[in-house]
Formats: sequence, C-alpha cells, structure tokens
Amino acid sequence: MYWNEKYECMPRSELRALQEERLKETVARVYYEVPFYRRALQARGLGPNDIHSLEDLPKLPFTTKDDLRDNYPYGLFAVPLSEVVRLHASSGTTGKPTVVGYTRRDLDIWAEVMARALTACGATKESMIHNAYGYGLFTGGLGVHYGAERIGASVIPVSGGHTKRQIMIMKDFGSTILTCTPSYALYLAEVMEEMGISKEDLKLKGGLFGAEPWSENMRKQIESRLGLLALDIYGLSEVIGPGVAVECPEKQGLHVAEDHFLVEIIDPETGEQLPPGSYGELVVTTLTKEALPLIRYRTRDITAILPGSCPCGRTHVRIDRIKGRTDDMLVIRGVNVFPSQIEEVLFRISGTEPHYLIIVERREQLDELEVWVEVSEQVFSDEVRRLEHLEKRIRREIEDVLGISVRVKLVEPKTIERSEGKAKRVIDRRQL
Ligand code: DLL
Repeated sequence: MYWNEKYECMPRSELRALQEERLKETVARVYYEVPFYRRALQARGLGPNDIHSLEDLPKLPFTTKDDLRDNYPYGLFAVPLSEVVRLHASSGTTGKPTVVGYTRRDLDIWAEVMARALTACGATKESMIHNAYGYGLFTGGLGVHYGAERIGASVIPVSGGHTKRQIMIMKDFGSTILTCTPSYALYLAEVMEEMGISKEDLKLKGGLFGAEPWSENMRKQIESRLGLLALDIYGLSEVIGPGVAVECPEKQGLHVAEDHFLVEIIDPETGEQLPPGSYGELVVTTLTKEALPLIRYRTRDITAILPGSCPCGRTHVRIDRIKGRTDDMLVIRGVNVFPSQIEEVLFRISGTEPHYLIIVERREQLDELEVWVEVSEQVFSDEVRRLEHLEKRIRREIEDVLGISVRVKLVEPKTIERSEGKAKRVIDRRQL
C-alpha cells in the first residue's frame, strides 16, 4: 500500500528530471541566502547557475556536522527567523547541540514523508498509533505525530518512559501500530512478559523502529514477541528527522524519499562517489527544504545503495540497513571494531539476551576490550561449568570475527540498563 503513488512509484526518468530541477533550485537558494554556501561555492568557482544535472553533484562541496556547529545556532538557515515555525535539536557528544529549523512548508513535507512511512507498515485512518518516541527537541516524537495525523489515524502521544503504563495503554486503548526505538520495543516486550500480558492480549499489527542501529535478529525477536510487522525507519535531524528512508514490507532495504532527498555513497577517506552495492558513507542533499537546505551533508552513517528494483512497486532507491557510523568505529589496538560485529556474534548464540555493553579501557598503554552479555534466567541458574563453557564460546567467536583478544563477562538477567530512547552500547573509558 502506498500513501502517494504518484511520487513513490514515479518512473525513474521523470524522477530524475524532478531531482535535477529541484537540485538547481536548491543550489541557487543557498547561494543567495546562506553566506557560508556562497563562499564555499565561490571557492570552487561555482555560481548559482553552474549545476545542470545530477552528474554535476561531485562538483559541489560537502557539508559536515562541524559546519553546523561552527554556524551555531542559526547561521546556515536560508530564511529569516520569522519564517521558521519550529526548532528541533540533536544533542551531540560534545557540548552544544545541533539546531535545525522548519518553515511551514518543511513541516508539510515532513508530515508527507512520515505518512508514506507509516502507510508502508500498514497504518491507515483506522489505526491507533502508539508513539513512544520521545517528544521534545528530539525529532522522533513530533515527526511520527504529524505523519500519523496526516493519514488521519488516531495518535497516542505517549512519548518515552513509564513502561508499565505504556503497556496498560496499549492493551486498553487497542494500539495497532507501535513506534519507538528497537531497543525500547524489546524492553516493552520484556516488561509485558513480566506483567503476564501476552501479545494476543494486544492488537499490534505493525511498527516503525529506528533512530539507532539494529539487526535482522533483533527484528525477529521484536516481531515474534510483540506479534507485529517490524520495519526499519531512518532519518536524522539535520536532514529533516525520521522519514528520510523507510523499509517496505519486502524488507529488502529502505526506500529513500528521493523526490525530497538525493543520496550518494562516498568513500569516507577520499570523498569519491562509490557505485551501487559498495558500502561507504551516506551523503544527503535536500531537494525541497526551505529553512535549512543542506548540500551533500555527510551523515557519517555507513550503508550502500542497493542495486536493482523492488517488487513492491516503489521506484525510489533503497539503502541497506545502517551498519554503523564512521565515528562509532572503535580502534582497539589498531584494529577497527564496530559494535554491530559484536552484536551479530551474540545473536548467533542461544542463551544470550539482546542486551550487551562494550567497555574499552586502557591499562598500561594497552587497550582492553570487555563485553558484558546478559544471559537468560534459565542459563544463569545453570551449573558454573556450563556458564564457563558459554563464556568461552562467546569469547572465541568474537575473537574469530575481530581478530583481537577480548574478555567476556556473563551477567544476570536485567543487569544492563534499559533505555527508553537510543540505547548506549559502548563505554569508552580510555583517555585519548
Ligand atoms: O534519530 C531521527 C529518527 C527518529 C530516526 C526516529 C528514526 C526514528 P537524530 O537524533 O538526529 O535523528 O540521530 C540521527 O541516528 O545519523 C544514525 O546514526 C542514527 N539512526 C537513525 N535512524 C537509524 C536507523 C533521529 N534506522 C542518527 N538505523 C543517524 C541505524 C539510525 N541508525
């Protein structure tokens, strides 16, 4: 089912023409309205009318998170503040947040792409949408909210937290669609089980889970424990919020809303464009944003554009699920380690729970990697010998994948802190 068949299934040649026209408009807008971009374009000898086709894209400069930070808070806005009707912000790891602004038309486009996303996971006018993404400066809550209202569904703006109450609401209000981070979805499942409520007591049918990396195995767990179709939704505040890309029920990658966002994959080292199928850094150019248009924004998220077309009928390109970030790669004793590699190993081994913590320390100039893994109640009450055996097996498998030594600590069920929003999986105690 589509929300907007005309655009979601637009023939590629028409889509390309639309993108080219919108790219030219965007470049002209930033040239005239944003001094930062005018300088960056002039430095490359480019004027407002020098971009003619998508082939010209590599001529354009990149925009980075640092550029947003250097121009904090409103320096990259392309409209006067009187035209801005909403602000959001994402907290960075260092100091000041990144501030993003929306005009009325930007909010309209955001609601449109979110209506498409919700429709893809089965939402209709009849749906009761339980929105457990945080409301506030984070874009998750209000992003889903406006999309749900656009469809005409009933939205329950429950936000994060008060987990038992959320479950009561889901049951009593008859929620059919759940939206939250995948880690919170698993936590909801866990608390539900503790409360003696089964998925048959609920009416859930579908859900959109994102804002943090997750895996195919996590999907299987969420689907079987909550009894719904779980789809991946991607987005970032700088670009608009959730709704930049979303899976369809084929579950073969996330369709990018290409009439509004132009995507490329680049080699993060050289900045060169990579062909479909190659993994690299996702770069996004907004095609219709008014308040904060971005040219070639480097997301730091690692994925690939998937070749081929999708049987669902949507013509928009698909990206693979996000594999990690160029900046959450840990370099441990010179070896590149992504948390997702460790997660994959854990999910292969039965008896472990989908909750883990990666701790990195430096002792006497040497990096040490420790992984805490929660085990199920049943495993935890087993004999010590069996636990030791499991610990050894996890250690061996992680060492096989990473090629470096690691310590594994099995911990009691429910030891590792649960999150209501994005899960924190890595604690890096090294002072680098
Ligand atoms: O997380 C927007 C969002 C809200 C997306 C709700 C999906 C659902 P930020 O807080 O600015 O915005 O964080 C953006 O989160 O660059 C990715 O690293 C990560 N991220 C978002 N969605 C996914 C996903 C929102 N589906 C950053 N898979 C992005 C993996 C994701 N990582």
